[in-house]
Amino acid sequence: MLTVYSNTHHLRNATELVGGQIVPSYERPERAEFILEQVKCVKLGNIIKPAKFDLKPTLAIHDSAYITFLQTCWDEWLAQGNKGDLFPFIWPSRTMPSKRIPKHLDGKIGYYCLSSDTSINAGTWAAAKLSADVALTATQQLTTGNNSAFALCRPPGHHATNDAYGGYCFLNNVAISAQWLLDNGASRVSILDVDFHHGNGTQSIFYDRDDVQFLSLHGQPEQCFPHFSGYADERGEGAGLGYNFNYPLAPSTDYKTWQQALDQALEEIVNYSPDVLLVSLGVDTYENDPISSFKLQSDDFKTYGSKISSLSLPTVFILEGGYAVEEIGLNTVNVLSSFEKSHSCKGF
Ligand code: SP5
Ligand code: ZN
Repeated sequence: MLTVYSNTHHLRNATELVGGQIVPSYERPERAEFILEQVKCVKLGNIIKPAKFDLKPTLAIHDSAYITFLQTCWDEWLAQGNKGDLFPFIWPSRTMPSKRIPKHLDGKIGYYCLSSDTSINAGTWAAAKLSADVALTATQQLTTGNNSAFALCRPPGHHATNDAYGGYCFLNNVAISAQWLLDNGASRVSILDVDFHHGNGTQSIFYDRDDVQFLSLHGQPEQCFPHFSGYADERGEGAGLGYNFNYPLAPSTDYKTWQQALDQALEEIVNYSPDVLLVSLGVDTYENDPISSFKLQSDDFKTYGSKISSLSLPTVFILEGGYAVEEIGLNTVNVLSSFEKSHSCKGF
């Protein structure tokens, strides 16, 4: 399987608010380096650099004023004389009436941000744009004779909505890729999100559409980030009703229970019969992940990698979360190499 990677991901290196202290974020550059090392170690396949895309595929998913905000907020922050990383401190809460977008950065950032775990600094926009290019380059491979590819994306994307960042995500890489496929010959795309956290951004982007099926296995929102979406009764709306599938699972879920949910999701994908499968691949379901609580073991990642391959679909894996940095390479590559071992399909 081909991997798309660029060392420009190092531009994303920011802090996070954890336990009342500002510390280096769990979503750190070493993550990608450990994965790259393991991709090389098992000889997964060629490693290529991302192609450069203009903003058109990004603007097909994201609000243009939101993109302008991401491009300019850091300079605005510096111009005010600030030095540290940029965090919001006020949000448009349920009790406040105004839906207007404030002009001052302090208000604007609250409008465009969904969680304070994600700070912004100098390289953030460039790295986020590049991460989307990594996903698009991997996705494009499906139109040039490859039946699978791995996008080694940093920062991740699945929490980013049309006009909000958070959960370490700025641009929704998997959503941008799905739309690109629909604009380049696909009629139906399924997105299977196996990250520990609910892919709220991806869900909301496609919630009223039937050309993208979204399925997510995740920690139940009563207990787990992002807390305000991911319930099983969120099934889509309008034309999208019946195309959104959530499998919320108790915090300490082990592989046996997790796989039962996966089997249900795979069955729904077969019923939908998509042209392409995109996998939001987060390995924060691992038993030793520092911010998550499922109990998957390293070998379980192999088991589910080959299960996904049994769909026999052209497939792109797009990296999301996973914070046990020492084991992130092994767990990620376990999914990819066992997928590849048993995968065969008709081309897209
Ligand atoms: C892409 C992705 O996986 N984003 C996840 C973002 C989660 N950030 C907030 C997590 C807060 C969880 N706090 C648990 C503390 C355990 N010591
Ligand atoms: Zn996650």
